[in-house]
Amino acid sequence: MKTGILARYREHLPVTDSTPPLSLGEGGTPLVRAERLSAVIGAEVWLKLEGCNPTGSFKDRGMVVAVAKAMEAGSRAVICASTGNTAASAAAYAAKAGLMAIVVVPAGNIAPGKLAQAIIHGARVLALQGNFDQALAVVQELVARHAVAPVNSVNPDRIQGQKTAAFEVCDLLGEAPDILAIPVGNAGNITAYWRGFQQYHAAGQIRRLPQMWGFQAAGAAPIVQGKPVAEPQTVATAICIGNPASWHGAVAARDESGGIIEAVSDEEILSAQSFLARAEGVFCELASAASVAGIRKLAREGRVPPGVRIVCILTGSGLKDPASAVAGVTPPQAVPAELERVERELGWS
Ligand code: AN7
Repeated sequence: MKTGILARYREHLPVTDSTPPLSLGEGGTPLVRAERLSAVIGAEVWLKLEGCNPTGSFKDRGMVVAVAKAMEAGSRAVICASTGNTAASAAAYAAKAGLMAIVVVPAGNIAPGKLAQAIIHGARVLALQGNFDQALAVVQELVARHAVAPVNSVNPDRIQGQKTAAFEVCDLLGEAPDILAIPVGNAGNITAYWRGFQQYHAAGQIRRLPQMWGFQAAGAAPIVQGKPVAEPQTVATAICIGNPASWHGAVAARDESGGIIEAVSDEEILSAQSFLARAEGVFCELASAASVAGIRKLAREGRVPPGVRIVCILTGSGLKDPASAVAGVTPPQAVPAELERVERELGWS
């Protein structure tokens, strides 16, 4: 099988004969049936494990296209603002491509694993005293003044790459799901999935389109509120965004699909992350858990039609931020390496 989305979905992507065949093996992520979650929701729920991408998030799908196109155009450096995953992905793909990466992140509000990735891959990391929205504004100014290629999702090549996840869902299920549940931050991904479904529909690969259900964190829910949030706040740092760049794309996806964009609280996000880990064996990051928090909330409110097929996009790996996942849990006490002591500790003696 062809590895990487540039090779696999070449005919659907802006690939030319001079586009370099860049890949770290992105895409082809698992789609797993979630039996216990299905029972709770009263529907047929599947999980798309985007944390299985090379750098641990869905960003790799868009980044491979954006960086390959930057190489093709002769760029020497790429730049992005990021809540963390875009930075990690840009740093890795730039390393693979032999380009320089500059990543601008909100100081103190990025998961440690993501920062480590950006650093180890050799990116120039700039920690900005400000939030993501301010970082993106700075990056857009820099791009206007300096010869550096932007690889935020305002770059259309990013959206092109990310839409391949919708293709994979349809390829694996043989049809679009009834509902696609997805976290919304800068709103590039919901825009990308909707484009992917629409293109597969137009190409005759699927007969119907899903409803798009997007979920924002309650403290960072500009689309839900209908206005930018000046000081967004949420435990899900990846989606701590107050003025999404692809706002219009998200609203179009919602309205054209007859879907919704709603908010979930930090408590609901934390609870969904823990449920997925314990009941489904999947450790996703907090932002990703917003999709599952959302369908759990709607199920409680009686708004999930019985038996529908739902695909939840779990956008990133929980290993990016292990400390926040076990915050408040007492670490295990060390026990002497003696059988009796171990049995006593386990309550087996
Ligand atoms: C795990 O890395 O915006 O709505 O700068 O990392 O397409 O922004 C990350 C976003 C969901 C939201 N889940 O996707 C960044 C960044 C995870 C994420 C989102 C992000 P978009």
